[in-house]
Amino acid sequence: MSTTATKRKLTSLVPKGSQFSIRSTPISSVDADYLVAVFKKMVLSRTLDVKMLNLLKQGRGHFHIGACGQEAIQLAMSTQLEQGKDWGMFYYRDMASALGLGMTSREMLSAHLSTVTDTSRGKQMPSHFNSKEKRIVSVSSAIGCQFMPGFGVSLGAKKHNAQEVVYISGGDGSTSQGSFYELLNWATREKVPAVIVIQDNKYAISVPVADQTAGGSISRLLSGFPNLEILEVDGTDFLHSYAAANKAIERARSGNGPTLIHAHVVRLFPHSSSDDQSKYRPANELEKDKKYDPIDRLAEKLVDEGILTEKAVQKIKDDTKKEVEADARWVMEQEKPTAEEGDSHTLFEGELNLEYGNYGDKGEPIVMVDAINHALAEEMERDEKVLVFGEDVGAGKGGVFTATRGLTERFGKDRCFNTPLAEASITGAAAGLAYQGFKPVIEIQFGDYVWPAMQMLKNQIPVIRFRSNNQWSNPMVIRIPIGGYINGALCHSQNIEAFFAHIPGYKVVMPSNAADAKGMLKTAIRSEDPIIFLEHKALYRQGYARRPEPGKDYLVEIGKADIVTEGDDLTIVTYGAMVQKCVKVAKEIQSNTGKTIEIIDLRTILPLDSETILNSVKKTSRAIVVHEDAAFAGFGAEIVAQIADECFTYLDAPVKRVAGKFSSIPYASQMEAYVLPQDDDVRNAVNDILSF
Ligand SMILES: Cc1ncc(C[n+]2csc(CCOP(=O)(O)OP(=O)(O)O)c2C)c(N)n1
Ligand SMILES: [Mg+2]
Repeated sequence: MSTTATKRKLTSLVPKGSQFSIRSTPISSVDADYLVAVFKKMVLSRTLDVKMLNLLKQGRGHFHIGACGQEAIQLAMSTQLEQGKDWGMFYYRDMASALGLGMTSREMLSAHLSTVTDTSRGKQMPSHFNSKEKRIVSVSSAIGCQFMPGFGVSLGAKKHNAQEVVYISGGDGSTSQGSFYELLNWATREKVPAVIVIQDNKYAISVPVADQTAGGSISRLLSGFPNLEILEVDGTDFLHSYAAANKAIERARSGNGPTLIHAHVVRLFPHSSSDDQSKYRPANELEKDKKYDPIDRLAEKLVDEGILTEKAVQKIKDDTKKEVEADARWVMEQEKPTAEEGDSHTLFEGELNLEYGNYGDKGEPIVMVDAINHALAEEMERDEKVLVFGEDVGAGKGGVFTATRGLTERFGKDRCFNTPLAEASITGAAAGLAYQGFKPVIEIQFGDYVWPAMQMLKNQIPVIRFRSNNQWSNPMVIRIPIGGYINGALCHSQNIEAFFAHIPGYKVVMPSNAADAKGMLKTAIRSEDPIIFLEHKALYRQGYARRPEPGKDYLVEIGKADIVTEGDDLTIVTYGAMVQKCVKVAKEIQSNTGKTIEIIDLRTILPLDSETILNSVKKTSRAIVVHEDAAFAGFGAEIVAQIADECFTYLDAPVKRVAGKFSSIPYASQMEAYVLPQDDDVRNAVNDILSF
C-alpha cells in the first residue's frame, strides 16, 4: 500500500465534462467508525475472492467470479440500505453488495464448496447470491434477469407504500439487453423506488464498451428518460460512490423515483476463473487499473485523515485473512447435499389444502371466456393480493378477448391495469411482484407473442424455487390464449404446450370447457407454483364448450385428467379444442359399430396424469393420442412413449397420433384445414386402430 509520501495523483474515472458528475462527500462528514466498518467489508470481499481462487487451485470448487475492483460502489450502496427491509436485485459480480446487505463470509464459502450451508444448497454456481432474510433475490447467471423482476419488486414496494428501496445492479454489457431498457421505461413511468447501478468495468468478458454501447457511454445514452436521475461516479472512490448512493437512496425513499448510477470501475481479475484477460487486454491498461484499486484508495484516505494508521490497515487485512481461513475450515467440515436433492424444490412440495369438486348450484350456461372473467373477479374479491395485468386488459377494452372486462372498473386500476407492450416486462414484473407477496394473474395477449418473454419464462420464473433452495418462489398464473382454426395464420394460431411441458417448475393447464376453465383458473390462482394457463381461442365463445356456471367455491384439481366418456374398445387421449372432435367421432362410431371409446381429456398437460392414461389403455388395449399441435416432437410423443413403456404387453394395435402437420399455420381456410387435424383424421385413425 502507498504511503502519504508516495501518494498518487489519480484522475477520476468519470470522463471530463460529464453532465451527470456529482461532488464527492467530504470525508469529515462521514462517521469514522462507519468508514472503518466499510473498509473491513471491502477487505473481506477481496480476501474471499483470493481465497476462492486459492481453493480452486487446490482442486476445491469448480468456478470463481469475483468483485475485485468493484467493491467501493457496491459497499457505498449496500451499507446505506436497511438490511431486511430494502432489496438487493444483484448479478454475479456483487459479492461486496451481498456482504453489505448482511450475507456472511461462511455463506460465500459454502456456495463455493456447495455444502449444505450454501443458501442455494448446491443448486447454483458460487456468487449467485441468495438470502430471503436479507431480501437478496437469488441471482441468475443469465444477464439481465434481475432487471424486470427488480422493477416488479419496486412496484410492489410502491403498492405497499413501505418506503423500501430496491437496489438493482448490472454490468456495462448487461445494458445492451432489451430488458434493461424495458426496466427504465416502466420504472420511470411509475417513478418506482429503485436505484439502478451500472458497474461499468469497461468489458463484457472480452468485449470493450466501445463495441457494446452506442457512443461508448451508457449514461449519455439515457439522458432522455423522464423522471430518471442520472449520476456518474468513480466507482473505485468510496466517498464519490457514497455521495451518489446517498442521493439516489434518499430520492427513492422519499418517493421521487428511480436513479441510474453509472459507476466507472476496474475489473482487476479476469472475467472469471475460466478467462485469461491478458489475451485481450493490453498490459499497460491492466497496470493502470491496479492504481484504481478501491481498497488502496480508501485505505489511503483513512490514513491521511488519521482514522487508521498504516499498521491498523495491515492488521485489518491480516485479521480478515485469519477469519476467512477459519471460515473456510468451518465450511470444509460441513456436509454436502445428497445426490437425490438434485431435483428437489422444483415445484411446491407442501399441501394446498383445497377442496375440489364442489360445483354448487348449477348456474346459467356460460361460455368459456365469461367463465374465465368470473373466476378472475371472484378471486380478486376473495384475495386483495391478486393483481391482473397485461396488454389491453385494463379499463374499457378488458382484453382483446374480453376476459378481463369490468375488472378495473370494479377493483380499481391498482389491481387490474395495462402494461407496456412488452411481454418480458409483464412476466418480469410479475416475478418481482410475487416476491413481494402479490399474486399476479397476467395475460399474454396471444401464445404467438410469448417468445419475447422467454428469458423470464425459462430462466427466472419456473426455476427460482429450485435455485434458491425453496427460499423464493413465483406463484402466479400466466394466462395465454392459444390455438388455431380461426384463420389466425402464423402468429395468431400457435400451440405452445409442448414447449412449456419441457420446462421443470411449471404446471401447464389447458381446459376444454367453461366449467373446467373456471374451476382450474381458481385453483391456479390459489396455487403456489407458476401456472401456464392455456386458453383455446376457438373455444372462448363456442356453444359446445358452454357449461352451467359452477359456484364460486368450485375448484378443479390440477393434474387430474377427466374421463369424458367411458369405453372398452379404444382409449383416446386428448385435450383442448380436440376434445369435441373426439367426442363427435366416438358417438358416430358407437352408433355405427357398437364399439365404445374411452375419451380422456387431460385438462392438465403438466404434471401429466399418467395413471389415468395407463389404466385406461390397459383396459382397452388400444390407444390414439389426438392434439392440434404438430405431431413431430409434440406433446403426444411423450404420452405415446409412456404407453409403450408401461403397456406394451397389453396392446393389440400400434399407438397412433392424430396431430398437426410439421408446418407453420397458413392463413387461407383450405390450407389451414390441411395443416390442422380435422374430424376425418380422427375418424380414419379410430377406424384403422379398431380394425387392426
Ligand atoms: C443472456 C446472457 N448471454 C450471455 C451470457 C454469457 N456471459 C456471462 S457474463 C457475460 C458478460 C457480462 O458483462 P457485463 O454485463 O459487463 O458484466 P461484468 O461481467 O463485466 O461485470 C456474458 C456474455 C449470459 N450469462 N447471459
Ligand atoms: Mg463489464
